[in-house]
Amino acid sequence: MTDDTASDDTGPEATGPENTGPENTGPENAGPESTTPAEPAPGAAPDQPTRAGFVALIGEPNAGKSTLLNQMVGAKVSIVTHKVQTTRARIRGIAMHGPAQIVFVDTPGIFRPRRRLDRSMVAAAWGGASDADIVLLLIEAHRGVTDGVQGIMGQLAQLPKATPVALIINKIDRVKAETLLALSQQLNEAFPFTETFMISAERGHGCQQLRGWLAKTLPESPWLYPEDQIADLPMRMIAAEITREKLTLRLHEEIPYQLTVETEAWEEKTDGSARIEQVVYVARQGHKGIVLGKGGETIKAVGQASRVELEEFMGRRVHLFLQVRVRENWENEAERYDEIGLNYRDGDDRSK
Ligand SMILES: Nc1nc2c(ncn2[C@@H]2O[C@H](COP(=O)(O)OP(=O)(O)OP(=O)(O)O)[C@@H](O)[C@H]2O)c(=O)[nH]1
Ligand SMILES: [Mg+2]
Repeated sequence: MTDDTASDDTGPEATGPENTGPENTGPENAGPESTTPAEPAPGAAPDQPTRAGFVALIGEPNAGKSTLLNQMVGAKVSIVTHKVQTTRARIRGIAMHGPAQIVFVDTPGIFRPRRRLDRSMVAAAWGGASDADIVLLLIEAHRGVTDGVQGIMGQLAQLPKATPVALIINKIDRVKAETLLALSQQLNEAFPFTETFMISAERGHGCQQLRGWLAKTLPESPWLYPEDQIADLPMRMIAAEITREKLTLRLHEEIPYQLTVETEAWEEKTDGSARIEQVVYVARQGHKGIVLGKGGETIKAVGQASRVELEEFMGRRVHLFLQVRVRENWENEAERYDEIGLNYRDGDDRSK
């Protein structure tokens, strides 16, 4: 082990199924959550046609899109932090509601991009919206109609007219009820939303109504995924995202925005555990010292928190090894974008 490698290998014994592989989160090899069948819709008749489709969650950074996706899926599929620009790529989470399979597409927040990575992220968000059967625009109740929200509504007007766009006023737990009606009215005057929902993604308020509406509004279609699949993201990417969440929560200022995490190796051990090696790429030598922390304290704590969550997700023991590498130009390397699930070319600066 070199001085920039940290391992945290003191987890409990394996507790769950031994079938979680690095490839994907499909039924053969997903974590324990995915084996629980989704709740049946109340009163769903067996002869109802199946419905399925994509529901894109869009909005400004921090609106609560990933929180809503996790709430709907009933498991943490997409990482969440209190900081903006947490989600970097499109992440699909799958929820069943009676005969309907709702595929939620979490997207990066939409903001004014400055760098290549930002441009790729914003392009991924709009790509999610234009491919969707239904678009949900999330607004933060306490922030109201910001310039950013207005800009997004302007762009939404260019979607194919037939795509239903619902307004989701989130974080209603943070405001008084009176302000909500006025906000909803103001937004509905600015854009022809198909429906409006007032929710708390975190607490689950209003989410059942939203789910019911989505289930009946999606087109008739065979299901797109096996019934018990909860996510469509390779396990090694989920594992990298979990570590990036722990780094983002611990590090300050620009550092979380200038690092990326990749799962480099994944080995299935005969005792049912997994040995996972990940690399944290940082953009500056100075950042490396900060990510490691005094005596490796920070990276050790990050590794421990990540390992605990991975074990919970996968239901078995994980040995996690983290290494920090300086890669000044990672933001201009196409391979790094592939690993995140972004299109490198989407980041081309077309204003030049
Ligand atoms: N009070 C309150 N906080 C919420 C609610 N929903 C989400 N949050 C918080 O809002 C913050 C941002 O949530 P995320 O789900 O990461 O937001 P996001 O829209 O995915 O953000 P980006 O990925 O950066 O675009 C987190 O601290 C959440 O806990 C809610 O209903 N009420
Ligand atoms: Mg997010």
